[in-house]
Amino acid sequence: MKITITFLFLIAFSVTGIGQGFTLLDTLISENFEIDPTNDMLTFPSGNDLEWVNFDEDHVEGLCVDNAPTPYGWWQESDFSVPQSSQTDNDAFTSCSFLLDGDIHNANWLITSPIMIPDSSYFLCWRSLSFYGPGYHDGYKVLVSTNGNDVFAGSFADTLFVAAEMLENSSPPGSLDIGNYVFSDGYIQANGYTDTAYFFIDYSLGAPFYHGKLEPHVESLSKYAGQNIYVAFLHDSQDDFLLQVDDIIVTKVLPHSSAVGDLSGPIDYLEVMPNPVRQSAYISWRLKTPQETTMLISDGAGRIVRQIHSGARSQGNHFLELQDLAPGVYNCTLLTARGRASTRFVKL
Ligand SMILES: [Ca+2]
Ligand SMILES: [Ca+2]
Ligand SMILES: [Ca+2]
Repeated sequence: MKITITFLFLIAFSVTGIGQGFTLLDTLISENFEIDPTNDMLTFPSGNDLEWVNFDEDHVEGLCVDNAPTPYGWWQESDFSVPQSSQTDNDAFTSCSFLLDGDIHNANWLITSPIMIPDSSYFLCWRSLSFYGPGYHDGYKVLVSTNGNDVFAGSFADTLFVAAEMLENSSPPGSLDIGNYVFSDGYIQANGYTDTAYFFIDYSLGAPFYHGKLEPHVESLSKYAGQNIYVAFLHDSQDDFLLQVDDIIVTKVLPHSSAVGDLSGPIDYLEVMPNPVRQSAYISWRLKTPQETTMLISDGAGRIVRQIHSGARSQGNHFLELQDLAPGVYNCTLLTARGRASTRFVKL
């Protein structure tokens, strides 16, 4: 950990030297699960820990892993976003709610180290997938505590995000019609299986199912300005299947003065996080009314290096792998029929 911090300081000085005012120190948490962090995590939260915590509260054996015991808490596993026959070079943190006792709610906690939020410009970004939908759609909660990490002492009273879990089906199992299921309140993968960027139909298990792909989520932490917080990912689904999370960051956005274009027009905001970008970035945008959008990433010479079209919606998040981009300053532009906005970012 000390080595990482030193490295960040060195990069920060080199980047601010460009004169852009960008600094990597604006990223407070960054975990991509490419190096298995399990052994560096505590297995029980004591109340004021400085480390991440991977806590199996339910203590019930899982049945999710073929030919080997399922870990009881969270574990590192290949990214399920691709068909099983494909190779993947990405890993994610994984949790199982298909337990030996199907009446028991899974309760797997993944809790960050404490994070001091300096001001109102910070966001939490992460990706997640529910593997097996809609019939076994996994629910989870993202919770925030301002008074320690003891899950039994009333910490984590704030709910930042809720993914719905499948509660019961009113048709034979295996239907792909989400209208045939009852879900708890919350978000359903891929905007209720309407956004084909974040699921595909998988026939590998016999009956077809909606196989989730890692989907970006972004939530503001502005209400925690000046406070020391813990963030928890609580996988609390009952009798569903597999959940993955990846690329958890807490970082700030640049002041809106960095954006050009008419931000008082149809576009509420357009943010690139983190900035500067080392490997991957979240881009978050919101419109005043639902519209189709095209997002362009262009380099200093104006060449377009990425282009993403989204159907009519009022807000969205993109996650971009940008390792292949040369270091430099880039523009991210969001185009709508009624206006555009643009913001700069630095690729290291
Ligand atoms: Ca990863
Ligand atoms: Ca468990
Ligand atoms: Ca369930």
